[in-house]
Amino acid sequence: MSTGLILSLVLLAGALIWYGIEKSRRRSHAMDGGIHTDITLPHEAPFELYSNAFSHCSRKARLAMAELGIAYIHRPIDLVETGQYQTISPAYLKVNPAGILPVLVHNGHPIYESDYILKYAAAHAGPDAPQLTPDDPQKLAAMNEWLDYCNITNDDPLGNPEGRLGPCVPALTMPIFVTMMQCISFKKLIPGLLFHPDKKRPFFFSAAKLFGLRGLMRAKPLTDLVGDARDAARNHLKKLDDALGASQGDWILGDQFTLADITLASALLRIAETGWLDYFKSLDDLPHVAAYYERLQARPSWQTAITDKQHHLVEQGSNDLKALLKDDQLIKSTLQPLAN
Ligand SMILES: N[C@@H](CCC(=O)N[C@@H](CS)C(=O)NCC(=O)O)C(=O)O
Repeated sequence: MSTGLILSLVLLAGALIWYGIEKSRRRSHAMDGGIHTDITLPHEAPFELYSNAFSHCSRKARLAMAELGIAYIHRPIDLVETGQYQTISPAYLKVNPAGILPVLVHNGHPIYESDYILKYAAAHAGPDAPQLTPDDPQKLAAMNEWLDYCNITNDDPLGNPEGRLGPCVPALTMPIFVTMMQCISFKKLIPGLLFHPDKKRPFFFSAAKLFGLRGLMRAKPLTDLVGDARDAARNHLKKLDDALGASQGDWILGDQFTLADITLASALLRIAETGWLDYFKSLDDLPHVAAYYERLQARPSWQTAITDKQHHLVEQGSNDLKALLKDDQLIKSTLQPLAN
């Protein structure tokens, strides 16, 4: 056997051993929503929040913490969109073996799943905190319906866009994912290709990086997915506009600002930063949605939870996407055709 061949075999064996070790350090599995008192994580403050600037579910959690006035240590975690696959790092998988954000930690015990986090925070804020869940059982049920309506499920995040706004959110986000990927070096995508448990995601991000938005506009399954979400979201916004018009106060359930407003705020933010809100407003009269979104942005919680935590790559991706929608006819007509 030649020395070159022996060397190649040794290198190959070394690479396989490295891969096996790294993969075993990044084992992940689903976690139930709610508090896990059987787990105690290292912590420095009663409340700690692991979240990402761009993540829709993280924004919900930060808005809730800000509204409730709960002091916490913020532990920012990157998604590949904001620079790296930190959610599949061995360190983060110790915090959440499901490898997703956000996670609230209370006295060391993690609370998984954003809607559980919202309700937990509302129930454990101090006595002076505003009440974000209604006492009235009918309103409470309505609040829970809005939470479900906007929720992104783990098993089928894109499923049933006609039925709920939540699944429309990731699909409508696709175009900004693509523009954000242009700011990330390909090297940063490799850990995802090697270790991400959901291979669809890193393959999509790699294709986004390689082909750009114009290139991806030729992939019919993708444009169909975005198109279905767009048509469904348009109906959802009309429904939301009607509900806001019928509300007896400034918020979706009347005068009381609730967790329902928080989940809607985060969904509207994503729809706005990806250029869809302007598009939907150009097709339909959405006066109540437009005024509601302004009221949400005017709340101090928006400054603390959103503006102060904004990530420069999100801003850049949003501006680049809006410029492409303005200047590139193929992108514009594929993503945002005029209503017939
Ligand atoms: N059902 C979960 C969904 C959480 C989720 O999908 N989080 C995304 C960010 S919005 C995530 O962490 N993804 C990990 C990844 O992209 O690798 C919740 O409501 O908390």
